Amino acid sequence: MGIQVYGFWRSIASFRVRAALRLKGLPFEETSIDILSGEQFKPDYEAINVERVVPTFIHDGHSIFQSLAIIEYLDDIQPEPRLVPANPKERAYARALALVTVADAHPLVTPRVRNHLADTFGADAKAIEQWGRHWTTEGLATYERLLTQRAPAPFALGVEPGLADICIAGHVITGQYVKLGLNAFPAVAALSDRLFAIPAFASSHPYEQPDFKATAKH
Ligand SMILES: N[C@@H](CCC(=O)N[C@@H](CS)C(=O)NCC(=O)O)C(=O)O
Repeated sequence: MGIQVYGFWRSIASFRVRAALRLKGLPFEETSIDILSGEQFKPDYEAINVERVVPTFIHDGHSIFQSLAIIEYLDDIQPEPRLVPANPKERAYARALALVTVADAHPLVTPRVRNHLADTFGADAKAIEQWGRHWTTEGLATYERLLTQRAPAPFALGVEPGLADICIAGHVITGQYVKLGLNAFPAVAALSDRLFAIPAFASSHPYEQPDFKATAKH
């Protein structure tokens, strides 16, 4: 049965799902929902995703949202290559690394938060940019400390890239959006170079997506 993803080129959570699908070698079709112009709030899309965010993943007529839930589902329907380790301690560590960005850093820089800062608190473009740089730096600094404590070998949890690497790579892309260099984060930079040399990661990068190329928006 085919896999359908509702995503958007700029969406880091969509990047996570795209990279996971490609690491698994699972073909999928992506439909673009422009979250910068507000397509996520249209009734047609709200009927697909009541949270009004991307990505939404549909398999066998069954719909799943939240990138972490989608990636764990992929491991359930196609266990190899594993993205989340089977060992309980490693599994918990992989989830913890993932949640540094999925739960803590990334939500703070989503369009809904940036728009709320402007609409409710009168933040101008410069303030919003500083906000984004601050929280993205916090996430990168956390990853740097984690990857220094336990060096990638060569990926975050070992010899194969998995959930943690996908999430770290997504956070690196957020850093690119807010024009943060990685000089201060050498362990993150080295891991990122390794990850984006892998076709599943490189081809999932926002700037490689057809909806980005069609509009050439940044
Ligand atoms: N924790 C969710 C994040 C979902 C999310 O916030 N998606 C963003 C794009 S990366 C979105 O659709 N934002 C719409 C908005 O902020 O209005 C996941 O990992 O799937």
